[in-house]
Amino acid sequence: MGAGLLETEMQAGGETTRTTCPYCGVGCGVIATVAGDGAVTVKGDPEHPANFGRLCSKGSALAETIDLEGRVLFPEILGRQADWDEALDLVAEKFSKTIAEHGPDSVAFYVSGQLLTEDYYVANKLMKGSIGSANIDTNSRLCMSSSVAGHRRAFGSDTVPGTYEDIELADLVILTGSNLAWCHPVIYQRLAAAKAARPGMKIVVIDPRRTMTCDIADLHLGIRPDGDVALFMGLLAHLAQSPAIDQNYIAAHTQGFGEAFAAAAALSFTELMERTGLPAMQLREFFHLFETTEKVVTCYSQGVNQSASGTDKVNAIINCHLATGRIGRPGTGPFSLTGQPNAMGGREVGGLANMLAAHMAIESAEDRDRVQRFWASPRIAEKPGLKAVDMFRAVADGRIKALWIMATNPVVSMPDADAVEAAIKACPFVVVSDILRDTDTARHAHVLLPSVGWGEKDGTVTNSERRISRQRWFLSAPGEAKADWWQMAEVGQRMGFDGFVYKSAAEIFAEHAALSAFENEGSRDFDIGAFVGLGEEGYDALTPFQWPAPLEQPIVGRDSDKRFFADGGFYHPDRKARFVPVQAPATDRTNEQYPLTLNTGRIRDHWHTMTRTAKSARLSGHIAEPFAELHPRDAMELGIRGAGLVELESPHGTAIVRALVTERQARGNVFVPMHWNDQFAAKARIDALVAPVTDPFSGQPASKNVAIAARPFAASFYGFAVSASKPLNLQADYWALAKADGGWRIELAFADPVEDWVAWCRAAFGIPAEIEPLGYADHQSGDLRLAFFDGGKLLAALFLANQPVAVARNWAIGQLAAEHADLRKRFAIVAGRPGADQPDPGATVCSCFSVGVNRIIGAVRTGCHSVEAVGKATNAGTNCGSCRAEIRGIIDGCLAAAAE
Ligand SMILES: Nc1nc2c(c(=O)[nH]1)N[C@H]1C(S)=C(S)[C@@H](COP(=O)(O)OP(=O)(O)OC[C@H]3O[C@@H](n4cnc5c(=O)[nH]c(N)nc54)[C@H](O)[C@@H]3O)O[C@H]1N2
Ligand SMILES: Nc1nc2c(c(=O)[nH]1)N[C@H]1C(S)=C(S)[C@@H](COP(=O)(O)OP(=O)(O)OC[C@H]3O[C@@H](n4cnc5c(=O)[nH]c(N)nc54)[C@H](O)[C@@H]3O)O[C@H]1N2
Ligand code: SF4
Ligand SMILES: [Mo]
Repeated sequence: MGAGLLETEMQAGGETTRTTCPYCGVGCGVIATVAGDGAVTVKGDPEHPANFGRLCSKGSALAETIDLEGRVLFPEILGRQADWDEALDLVAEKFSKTIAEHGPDSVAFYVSGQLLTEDYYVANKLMKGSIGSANIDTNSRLCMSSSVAGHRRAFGSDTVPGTYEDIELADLVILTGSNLAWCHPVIYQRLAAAKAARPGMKIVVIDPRRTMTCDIADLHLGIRPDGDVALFMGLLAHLAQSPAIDQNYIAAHTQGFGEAFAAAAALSFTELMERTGLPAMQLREFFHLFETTEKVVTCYSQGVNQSASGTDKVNAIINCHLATGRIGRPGTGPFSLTGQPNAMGGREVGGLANMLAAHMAIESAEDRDRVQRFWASPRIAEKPGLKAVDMFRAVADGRIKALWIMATNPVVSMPDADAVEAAIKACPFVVVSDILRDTDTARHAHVLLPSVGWGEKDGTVTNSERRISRQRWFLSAPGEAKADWWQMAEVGQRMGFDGFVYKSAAEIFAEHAALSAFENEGSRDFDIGAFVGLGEEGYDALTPFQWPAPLEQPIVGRDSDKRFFADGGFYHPDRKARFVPVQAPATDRTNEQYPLTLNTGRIRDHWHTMTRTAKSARLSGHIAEPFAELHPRDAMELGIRGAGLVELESPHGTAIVRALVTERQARGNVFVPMHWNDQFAAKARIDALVAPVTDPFSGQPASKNVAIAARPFAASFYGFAVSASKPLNLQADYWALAKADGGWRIELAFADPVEDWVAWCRAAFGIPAEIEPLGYADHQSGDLRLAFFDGGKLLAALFLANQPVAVARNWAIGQLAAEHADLRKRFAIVAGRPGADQPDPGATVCSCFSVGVNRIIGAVRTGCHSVEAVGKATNAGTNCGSCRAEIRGIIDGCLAAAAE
């Protein structure tokens, strides 16, 4: 980073701090500025090597998500305010007592890839070292554990061999099970820029859905759910008989090629077509591209990991790279894109139940002894602990009696979520550390501990390319909130354990670095020994760096060669990699009662369980309600109309969401976002439907392939409402709530008509009795509108119809902020129609500049036929660029319509 630039410094606009985005694993550098009046602004850090100044829509909106609304500000015991001493004493006492009575395995921690490395390190040390159980697992089990298992099988270590630069240097980039445009948007932007500069570069997207990422793809393989193992087996069999095979690399650095090839060759081409659902021509085109392109990077994410065959998918991919020696050289390699900001840091500290600290193995007596000696701990976990799904089963059946949940929301994000909720409710002692008071999980806590959040906390995170960056605080802790590591260390001390006196995150980092180097001498990939002597000041000034960074390596030029395995040097005892013979699972649907395949995942502008992104009106405006993406033929056969509601059912639970009928979806498949929860919708916690089926090697749940049934939800009334205040009591069979400028927007549906709609509004929107409604009813159509004004200010408006309500959403929302002095304007609202002077901007496309679809269409009609031209006319797409693919889609749609 630039010489002489302080990491926090006063500038004309206020105090600026360099930190890291708390969302995805891209790990973008952010510069946060706090102005004299306390207002916070964020922008991309031009010097950070992950993003070079870029940010996506979520990163750009960070300042809108750090207000104190909903924060938990002091410790609570059974809902009453407590002080830290009382709360921590209680936690320590309950955990100690449970361990004394039932043994160390009767307690558990369920933590998160959103903890900082320092938090994670202390949690892991407390559980595996001092308590002596390995019952610490993390939401990374639901996220990256198949990659970890695949890496360890192939490489003997959990190593991501490449760097982001490789994605730009490659001539062929394969994205499988990754919606890069929405989930790793800054890597997507880097890739799109590289392709624009070098149009010869080819991009292949492998995904059952035609996602926004396909916008830059030369080839989209609409694979059958879980067809990936078969596809990469087919590729291996093809490569083995082509000039692309690298016999020298195979002989010098690997083992097991013969078995892997034999397994792959046993799959006939007919079986291959059937399991992947892909036509022969597409398969051949893909194989040919891979065969003839030396520089290939295969990026993968949850479409690979979250599967009953997830670990085999990872190894099927790695097999192809090993067979061609395309690994560890610039522009080559398999590349696991990590999801959370510190998924990698969690793996480094050994936060998974089957790992030990600093990439050591819990199965190895030597490693256990080494870690125990380093920690000087009274004991060390002797065997792997329970993985997430099994851990919550053990909570349910009473084997685990005390549970500490930190920085994750399992009632929303775990499979079989209703059962998980029931287990948590029944657990004798539950501690939750969170930043918010009312999450679906926090409300079941016996002890709720207030944590500092992004902007307040201090530590390090590691991104997908092994780059460690600082998260720095620039806001003071609200109320009595404290760092997660501090909470764990305090409890450790109170339980009577040594080794938990830390005065800062810097001290913990130094200990973590020392353990990584302890008796290492090149035997383990993870070594950051160069940073052991960093000290407080060095830690404060730490600039982003990639590991490995062993002590003996010169500090200057550390980033010069940061790839693994070009010349072998794997971490199995013989330093050779392993080919893994894998089995292709059957992919045909056989369930008559539940004939559809539910696939779950992410949307562009929300993060996980929405506790932070739902605070931003801009982010909430992109997609404001939960939906199910259905193929038009399936929708037709099921009698489901576009924009109608659909009820989904599995043997585990049900949900009601909006139907989004689209050709981008494959037949037989239904995609529903994972984000919605009980705070923002009546019944859309989709994990309630997800079966707790896991990969046999990694224990990762198969969240993308769930057998379900779908049917139309019969509503007698549909509604849309806006409200200046947050609705408190929404009595409706379907509701979805989203923040909007000046208030809230609510989608509604009712199975049966409500007797008194005015009373319903008063209860839902808190309208005082003295305020009379302005109303309009069309008896013929059944349309009904109600609006409540306080003087010239709109308090709430409800639009009802016996079919999905057609009122222009963003226009209606705009009325919350408008002044309605004259009666005519008020009547315009119950008429549900924008006046000529107030055009409807349409659904938000660009959340940075709040540009709606209608403005973009308007620009196209006036001759803007490129994303750039639309950007010039409307600003849309000119900041973070996350919406550029959607803008291109709108332009194409308009031009196609005009040509008809
Ligand atoms: N906007 C946003 N970005 C995020 C997050 C977020 O919540 N919101 N979360 C972050 C986290 S923690 C993670 S883990 C990442 C996840 O990032 P991604 O893995 O890219 O996101 P997902 O939407 O979960 O799933 C990716 C794709 O896998 C496809 N898929 C489903 N089944 C299969 C299959 O059998 N084979 C193949 N090849 N593809 C399949 C889905 O259709 C989906 O488009 O995103 C990170 N970034
Ligand atoms: N069906 C389905 N389920 C899925 C997935 C899927 O694709 N489909 N994806 C899975 C994946 S990949 C992931 S990563 C998980 C994510 O699932 P979760 O981890 O459950 O989701 P988050 O909403 O990120 O939860 C983070 C929690 O920590 C709180 N928090 C934020 N900052 C801090 C902090 O600094 N300290 C503390 N103590 N708390 C904090 C937030 O308020 C929130 O309650 O979901 C998994 N579940
Ligand atoms: S891509 Fe977006 S969400 Fe991910 S780290 Fe960068 S700014 Fe944050
Ligand atoms: Mo994740």
